[in-house]
Amino acid sequence: MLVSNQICELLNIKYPIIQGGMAWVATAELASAVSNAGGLGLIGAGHMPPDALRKEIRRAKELTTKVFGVNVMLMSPFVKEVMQVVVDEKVQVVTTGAGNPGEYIPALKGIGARIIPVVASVALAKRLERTGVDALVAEGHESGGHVGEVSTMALVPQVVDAVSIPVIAAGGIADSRGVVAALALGAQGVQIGTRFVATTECLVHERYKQALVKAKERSTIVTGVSTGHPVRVLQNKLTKEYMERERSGATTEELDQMGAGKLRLAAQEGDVDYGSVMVGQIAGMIREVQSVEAVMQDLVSGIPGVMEHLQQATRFKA
Ligand code: TUI
Repeated sequence: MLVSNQICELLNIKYPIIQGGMAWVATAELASAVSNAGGLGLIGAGHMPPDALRKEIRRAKELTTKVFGVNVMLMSPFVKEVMQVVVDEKVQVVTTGAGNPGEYIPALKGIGARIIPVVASVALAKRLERTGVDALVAEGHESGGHVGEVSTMALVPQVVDAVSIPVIAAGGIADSRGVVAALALGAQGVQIGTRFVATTECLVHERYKQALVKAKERSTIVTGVSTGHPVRVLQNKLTKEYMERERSGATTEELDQMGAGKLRLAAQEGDVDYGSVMVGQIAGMIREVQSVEAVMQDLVSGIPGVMEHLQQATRFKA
């Protein structure tokens, strides 16, 4: 029997490639470009006030006729109003991050939205499957921004084994090898953030993109482990000061205060020294800024070559 990709079917998209819903980074321009290129674009609601999100959703509707979604950050002070905007605007796909979206599921189901929470553990994956969500993003420690503790390589197959809904792998994926590897682990799709930051359609400050292009595999660090808000960012003057303050016993409030507003500072103002430059560990692989279409074509066109490598590398000695 010929079966097709479950994520393409579920979301009505050509390729099972979802662009991460990055706060301050994933605007209507980026999301619509990814959807127009055959993937699923997401607007990152982050800490956006509800009216700003409504404008962004309406702009995406002007820029694409394809399906797109919104990522709702559950730690946002506006989360309730933001969910109401998503419902009012009948957004077709909603992903959630940094928490448990349980209480919003009935309202989202009511408008027929596909609900895809991001999880960083098997326990939450199992709990959310029972609430009727459509799929899950299993996001590993390699990712940029707010991260869990388990690596993508270890998390994805364990989540795949624990649930029967489709799983999308995230964290450390930026080329065709990563895409095929994720599918080999049992995922039905991938979510890619960092590589989509290095695109012409991404409206972050040019210095943010250049810092990403210059980064190596060890350029990032996870701050905020002690405060319960672990966030992966590029190492810079801000992280150096933060780590010093953390070591010398600063309180959680003082440390959280230090991080407040710093993603906006980096993304909009381009302050890559004192701002939070959120990128994943795969940043070291990204060497240039390209169009979204070029990135998508590179991700997809490289797949046959990776499959050939797998064929050859799995023919063992007789
Ligand atoms: O959410 C993300 N990544 C993010 S959100 C973000 S916005 C921000 N801005 C400034 C400071 C801090 C954050 C930047 N990056 N990824 C999805 C994700 N969700 N990763 C991990 C989780 C997660 C963690 C714990 C999901 C659920 C969870 O458990 C909650 C529970 O109730 O069990």
